[in-house]
Amino acid sequence: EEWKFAHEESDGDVQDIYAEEFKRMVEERTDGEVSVTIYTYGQLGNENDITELTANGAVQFSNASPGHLGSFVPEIQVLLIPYLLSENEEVNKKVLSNSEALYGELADDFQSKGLKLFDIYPEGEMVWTTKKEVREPEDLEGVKFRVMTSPLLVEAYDTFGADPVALPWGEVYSGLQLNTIDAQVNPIFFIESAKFYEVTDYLIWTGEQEYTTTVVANSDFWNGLSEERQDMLMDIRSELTDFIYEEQQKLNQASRENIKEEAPDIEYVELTAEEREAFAERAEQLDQFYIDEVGGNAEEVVEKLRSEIEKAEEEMGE
Ligand code: 6CS
Repeated sequence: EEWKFAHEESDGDVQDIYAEEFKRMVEERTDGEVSVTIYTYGQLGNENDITELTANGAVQFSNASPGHLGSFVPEIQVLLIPYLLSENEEVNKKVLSNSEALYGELADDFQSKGLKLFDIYPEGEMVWTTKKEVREPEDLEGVKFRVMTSPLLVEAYDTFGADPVALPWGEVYSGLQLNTIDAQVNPIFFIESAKFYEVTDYLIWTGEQEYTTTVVANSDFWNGLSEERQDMLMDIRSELTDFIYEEQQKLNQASRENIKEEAPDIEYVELTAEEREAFAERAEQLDQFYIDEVGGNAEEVVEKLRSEIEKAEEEMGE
């Protein structure tokens, strides 16, 4: 039996490391009865294509990041509201792996699209790469800022003061090179891997948000698995939580240094608490945008998630 697992990144990136470890565990625990074939970005299409292939059953598992899933499963865009997640990555790891708001309320919305929400994990803090220094919303005026394809991100970067442009990531490097876009945002491991630092001049930490991804399965496939197989997969999922968290940290830390070496002239900018606040204040209106756009139980989801994050922060002594 073959299971196909498609992800949105390149060889050696965070999603690839997760998929490789998933493959290793599945093949070992099924004594080779199941073999997992991994497809990297572009082999079966872009981010939106692989979600569609999973929903219709051509692929059994895939990464479907909220940044690109917003038109298909609008509810998941709660994870894109800037400054909503904690600044403490341990808190995010915990909430994303067992949140009731996400796995309870939102699971049905995935289900109605033919997807089983299997896992959610963080890939690291979002960093802006720009061609000019940006410290306040006014600096973003006229900046064509590439965002992922979910509608909430277009709204968010418009609110920040930029001119957002939604694109699949495969078009970002050439867009920056040809000046059809001026800026983009991603975790630093990805900025290194996709070489966006070659075509921008500043790396800016705004404290905005962590990049998150979901792993989904085709729901008919999932429902057709024996209970034993489902339990095996849920065990693998739990074991992968700490594994992928540590791997992404290592990768992100290394990239911070590697880029400095590769591009000594690039400027590293860390916004002060006060500077961050100007963006965070603008982001406050996005809860309402989310609630209005998504409808249904969106208000309950965002409130519940916020309280889960607060509670986890308290428990971890924040
Ligand atoms: O910027 C993007 O669209 C891509 N960024 C990451 C970190 N993973 C995949 C995603 O498509």
